[in-house]
Amino acid sequence: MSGLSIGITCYPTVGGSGIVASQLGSELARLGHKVHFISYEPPFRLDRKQPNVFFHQVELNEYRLFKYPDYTLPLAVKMVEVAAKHKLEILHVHYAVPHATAALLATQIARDQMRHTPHVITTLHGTDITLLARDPNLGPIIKYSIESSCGVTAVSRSLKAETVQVLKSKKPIEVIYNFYRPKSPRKGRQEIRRALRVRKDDFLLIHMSNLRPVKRAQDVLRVLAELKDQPNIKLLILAGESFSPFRKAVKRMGIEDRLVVKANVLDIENYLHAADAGLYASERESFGMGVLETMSFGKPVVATRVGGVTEIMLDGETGFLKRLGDVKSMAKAIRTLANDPELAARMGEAARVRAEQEFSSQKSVDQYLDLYRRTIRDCPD
Ligand code: GMT
Repeated sequence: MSGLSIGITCYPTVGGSGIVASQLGSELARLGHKVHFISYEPPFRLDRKQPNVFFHQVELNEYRLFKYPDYTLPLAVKMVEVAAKHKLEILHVHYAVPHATAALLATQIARDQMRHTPHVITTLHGTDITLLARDPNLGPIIKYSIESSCGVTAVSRSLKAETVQVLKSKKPIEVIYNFYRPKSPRKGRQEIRRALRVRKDDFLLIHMSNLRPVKRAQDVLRVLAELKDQPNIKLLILAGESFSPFRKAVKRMGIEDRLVVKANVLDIENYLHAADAGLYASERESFGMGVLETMSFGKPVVATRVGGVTEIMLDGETGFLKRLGDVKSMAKAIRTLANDPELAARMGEAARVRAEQEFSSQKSVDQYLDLYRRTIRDCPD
C-alpha cells in the first residue's frame, strides 16, 4: 500500500501523550507516510526538520464577547482545512477531550463539503478517562466522542479496563502500548556526571516528570531523605514544570546537597545514560513513559505498583514495585540496588531487554498501521 496521509492532534506541552504522538508521527514519516500535526503549538519533542512531517497551527483569536475562550471550534475548522488540502485518510487524535470531539465535528463538516472524510482514531492516554470522564459535565461528551470514532485505542490494559468500567460502553478498544526508541547519548557518562557534580562512585537516581500532584514528587524527595545515611545516593530530577513549589520541602528535609534539578531537558538520553536507577512514586499512571524511557537505557527502576507501570515492569526482575506511599520500602529497594552493583546491572539489563522486546517502536507502529488500514477498509466514510 502506498504512503498514507495522516493527521495527528495532541497536546503539544511536556507530557507523555504529546511525546508518544510525536514519536509515532516521526516513525510514520520515516516509513514514508505524510504526517500532519494539528495543534496550537508544535509538540515539545517533535523534530520538524524531518521529511514528511508538517505542522499546522490552530490560530486563536480572543473576543471580549466571550468570557471563556474556546479551542475546540477553531481546532475543528483547522482539521477540516488540513483534511481537505492534504486529503487526510486518517485523523489520529490523542486524548478524547477536546480532540476527539473536534474531530467528530470536523468529519461532519467534511462529509458535507468533500467527497471523502478522514477516519478518526482516538487514543486514550489516561486523564481523559480517569479524571474527566468521571465529571458529569464532561462524561457524556467523552463517551459520545469515543463511540463516534472509527477506532479507539488505550495505552495499557489497565486503562482499557478502567475505560470500560467508567464509560460502560461496548465500543471495542484495542490496547496498543506506548513505545520508545532510545537515541544514542551524545555526551559521555562522566562528562554529564561531572557537570551535575556527581562523583564516579555516587549512585545516581533519576526521576523525570511534569511534577503534577499525581506524580507524588514529595514521595520521591522523601525516599531521598530516608537515605540520609548514604550520602553517595543522589537524585536528578528532570522537571517538565517548575520545581519551585518543592524548594521549601527540600530545605526542610535537608537534601539540597544530594539533589540536582534540571528543567525542560530535551536530550534526556544523556542524563539517562549518566544515571544508575529510576525512581517513580506516582499515584496513578495509565502507562508511565518515564519508567519505560529509564528501562530502555538499561537502568533498574523502583516504582509504585499502579496502572500501566505493572504492565511495563516485572517486579524483582527489572526493578522493584512498591505500595503507593510506602516510602520506606522504596528507600530500602534503592539501598539494595546501590549496595549491590551486580544486582543493579542484572536488573538493568533485564529492563533494557524487556523495553526493547515488548515496547519497541516497530511493534506499536505496526499495530497502529494495521489499525489504520483496517479502519480505511471497514469504517464507512
Ligand atoms: O501524566 C501526566 O501528567 C501526563 C499525561 C499526558 O497527558 O501526557 O500522561 C498520560 O499519558 C502518558 C502517555 O500515554 C502516560 O505515560 C501517563 O501514564 C499518563 N498519565 C497518567 O495516567 C496520570
